[in-house]
Amino acid sequence: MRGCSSQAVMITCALVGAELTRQQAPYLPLTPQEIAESARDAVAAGATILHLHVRDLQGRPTCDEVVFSEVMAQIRSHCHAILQVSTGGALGDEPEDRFRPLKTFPEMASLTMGSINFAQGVFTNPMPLVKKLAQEMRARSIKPEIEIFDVSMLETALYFAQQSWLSWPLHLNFVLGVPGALSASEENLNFLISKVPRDCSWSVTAIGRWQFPMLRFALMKGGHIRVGMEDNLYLEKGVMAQSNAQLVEKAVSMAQALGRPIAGLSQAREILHLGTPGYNAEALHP
Ligand code: KMH
Ligand code: ZN
Repeated sequence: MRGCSSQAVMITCALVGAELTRQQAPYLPLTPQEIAESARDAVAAGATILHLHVRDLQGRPTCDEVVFSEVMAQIRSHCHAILQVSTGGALGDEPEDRFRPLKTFPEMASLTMGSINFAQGVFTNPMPLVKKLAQEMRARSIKPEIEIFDVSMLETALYFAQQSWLSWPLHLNFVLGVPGALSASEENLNFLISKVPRDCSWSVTAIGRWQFPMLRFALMKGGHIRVGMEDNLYLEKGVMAQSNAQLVEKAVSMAQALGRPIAGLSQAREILHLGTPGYNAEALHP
């Protein structure tokens, strides 16, 4: 479903990410309990998908499946949502570590289709690694969210689908505004949308001050949206969000003002074809 401007919108919340510290983001949830409580509040505010990174006891990003499992169990004890683990990890993670979150059998996982400069660092995703991650997701019935930071990544995703390395239909997430990758503009997003195959779903993530203006545009175009402290800390200029839930609430108001109902969990699973043969079902995590 390429997107229609009255379709229910799925809201993803990216709760913590891998880059920010408490010094930069005083309200960032870090411990399993903080992440789970932040998840609960974000879901109560209207999020249906949770994009997950986790941190170790020192607050540093980790791919450790034990920590992921603990966070996911705590989240599930508080609320129901589609859990999407990150295989992007943090810049500089060892390739083999990026498979570790998949051992937790989540419903979804992120999959970035190529390498980019990422602010002052490099986000390294060579083709053989992406292919192996895709195969591992398929073997474990995990639905990938295809992360598109630049135009060539969309072309790579379509090539992967053609080769049957990715199952159809794809769920694409356009990540705009990372310094070094595709900038956040309506023109760029329009171009990307024009390339989305008819059956595929798509969402938008935009970094920093671009978050809400780009999400508004995505909502008008019939797309799904992602908010959260991984991407942006501010509700508006000079006003820092004190929780992920506040960012979700702002997204919900924006969607409702534009006539987009908020997708519930079963609607989101339908849009994403979760629970159909080949994908993990909710029943796995009653
Ligand atoms: N932390 C970034 C380097 C993902 O989660 O898949 C990559 C990232 C993408 O956050
Ligand atoms: Zn991420």
